[in-house]
Amino acid sequence: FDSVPVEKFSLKEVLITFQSCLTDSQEIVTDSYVNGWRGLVRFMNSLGSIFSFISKDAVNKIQIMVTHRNGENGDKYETLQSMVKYELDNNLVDLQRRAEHPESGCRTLLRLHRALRWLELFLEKLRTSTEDSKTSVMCTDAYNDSLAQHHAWIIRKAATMAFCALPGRAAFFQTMNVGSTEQVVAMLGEAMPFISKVYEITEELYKQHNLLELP
Ligand code: 1Q0
Repeated sequence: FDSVPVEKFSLKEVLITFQSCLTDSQEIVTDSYVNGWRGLVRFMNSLGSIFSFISKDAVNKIQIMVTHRNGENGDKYETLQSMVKYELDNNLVDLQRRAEHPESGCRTLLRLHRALRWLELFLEKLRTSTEDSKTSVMCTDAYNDSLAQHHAWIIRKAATMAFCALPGRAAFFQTMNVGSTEQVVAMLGEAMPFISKVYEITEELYKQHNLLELP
């Protein structure tokens, strides 16, 4: 073989992972949440190396969460709710500035949580877009209304530049490997409520414990 075969996968499976995050008691299962992000990163990598500075950071954060899960207190990290309780009860979170616990589950997850808001906004724009809508504009608008507020100028600049390299709407939908435009729109309509639910529950959890601004 002179090239590594690229495995085809459907974004539908990825987005459905977020559905499997929720337990009956509305807790969020860490492993499924992290797997959802893994799938998204895989998808992003298939869009080209211009996004690798983003996927590197995402992979790094995923790895931090996996390390917590595999650690000796891994069972405390089974759900996001149990993680928050465990880390707070045991003073494992830097609340004012990054110090002894620069890689707490709480601060790491907060970064992914904020990115999930971007995803929610972007998917909703894609779902309701028309043939002449530009993916780069939708992506930038979603970013400016979410993650950008938490990023330094230089990162905003790099991110906005990378978004310009996104394929057009038709090619983008094709990469998702879900089928026709109608099927993509239907799939997004099905998956969105679960992503929104996961976002809402996490947001509420973090708000309750005053964790939304963790350094
Ligand atoms: C397809 C385009 C992808 C667009 C991704 C948007 C996110 C942009 C984020 C750019 C910043 C990345 C560089 C590092 C930032 C960190 O400083 C920041 C804060 O962490 P820290 O430790 O410094 O406090 N990190 C973050 O904000 C986390 C960013 C995680 C981004 C995860 C993106 C994973 C991607 C997914 C893609 C999916 C495409 C989905 C399309 C779905 C279409 C139906």
